[in-house]
Amino acid sequence: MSRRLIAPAIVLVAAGLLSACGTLGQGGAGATASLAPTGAITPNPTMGKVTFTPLAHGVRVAGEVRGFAPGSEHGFHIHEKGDCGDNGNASGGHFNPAGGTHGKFAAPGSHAGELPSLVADANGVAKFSVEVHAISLTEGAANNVVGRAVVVHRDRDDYTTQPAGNSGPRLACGVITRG
Ligand SMILES: [Cu+2]
Ligand SMILES: [Zn+2]
Repeated sequence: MSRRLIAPAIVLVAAGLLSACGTLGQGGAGATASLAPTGAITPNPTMGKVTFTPLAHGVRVAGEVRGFAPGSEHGFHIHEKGDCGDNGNASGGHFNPAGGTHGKFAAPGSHAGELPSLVADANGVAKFSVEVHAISLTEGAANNVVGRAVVVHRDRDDYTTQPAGNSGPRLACGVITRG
């Protein structure tokens, strides 16, 4: 192989390494939350798994929650405290580092912790994958959600009632942990 061919190959490898480092620099590894049923209702088959993957701007939040009545809709949020005690009530209010009010996911001025409501399919399973721009996984950042909690509610979120959309008791809860 001549020098003319080797040089471009080295440039391509270097570019690949730089882009890999750039991705890591945007927040490092992802995070997960395993949602376990609370004692808010009995029986309570609600459970699920959520993954958080850092993006250039924001975080991809994806996963599934099962155990719902077919076709039902449920408020779904990131809550402030990473404590699922007291049937999820120990997780406090919606994650709100910017001082917003309760509203719809991605609406201007709403809580950073709003997520799109869960809607169960015919088997009672809700699957989701959404880009959330108001949060991060960045250590030390005000909008870092690691160490906070994901909460699933019994009722639908009206996106209007303060401070939590009148979405009722907390059916499932999980703390967001790195890795
Ligand atoms: Cu909530
Ligand atoms: Zn809210």
